[in-house]
Amino acid sequence: MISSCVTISVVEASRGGPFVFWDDLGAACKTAHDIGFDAVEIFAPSADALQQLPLAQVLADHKLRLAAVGTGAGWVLHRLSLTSSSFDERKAAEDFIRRMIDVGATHGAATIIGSMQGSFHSPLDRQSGLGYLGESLARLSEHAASAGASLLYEPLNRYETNLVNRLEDAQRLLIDAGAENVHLLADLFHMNIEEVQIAEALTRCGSRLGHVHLADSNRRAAGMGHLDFRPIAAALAENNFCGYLSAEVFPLPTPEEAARQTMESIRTLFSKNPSH
Ligand code: LER
Ligand code: MN
Repeated sequence: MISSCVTISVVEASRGGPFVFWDDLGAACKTAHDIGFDAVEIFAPSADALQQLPLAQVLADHKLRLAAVGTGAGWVLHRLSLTSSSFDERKAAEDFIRRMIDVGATHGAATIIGSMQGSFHSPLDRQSGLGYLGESLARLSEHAASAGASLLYEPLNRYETNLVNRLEDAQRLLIDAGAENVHLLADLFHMNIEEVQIAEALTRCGSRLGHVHLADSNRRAAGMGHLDFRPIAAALAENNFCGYLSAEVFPLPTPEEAARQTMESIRTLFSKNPSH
């Protein structure tokens, strides 16, 4: 059974980014619960910052799970990337993610690697960039497995990375690297730019698909753009997808309306009722 999820950012420097709720964790979780979400996904500045949030209490108060934690702040705030040409920077990037896996695992959450995959730039070529990325994903995969957590790898569109833009290439990278405990994160916004056929690309992921960032063509809540969600819902149903549909969208026209529209689309298009 699919679960519903909504994003919360507590990273001031990401203001304007595609996150539904901002700043006030308690208020965000209360609204998420009232609308009927099963879980939240949190974008935090670092593992230490995540650890300092009163997460366990707030999640319990509002009967929510922590589906996943994002690591994008490692790039946004610290410019850390797994494909930097500097060994020290690649190591710092891996350490940042390792710590996030550990803290996320204490709440049963998966960790997302998206922006921290970076891009290749001279003097690196594409093959070396992909090589560094694959090696890191394999090491982080083992770390996550030993922490009892799962790891999600997210291909991004061409304006955010020049490494991996499509799910099929991401799947090939994970297989070649032997990163067995890493699942794919399918962000429909990126897919709408890069994939030939969104539903087919989802079908080809099979059981490797772990998480979906649910967004419409314009990165607003599902139903506020022009994506046809029917074949997407059919592909997920055929795959027996039982991960999270997580709203990673702009808070437009307001956070609450974006969250309500998402829940309405999850109910009508993905046949999943609110949690209460
Ligand atoms: C960035 O565009 C994105 O989709 C995030 O989920 C990556 O961390
Ligand atoms: Mn995303």
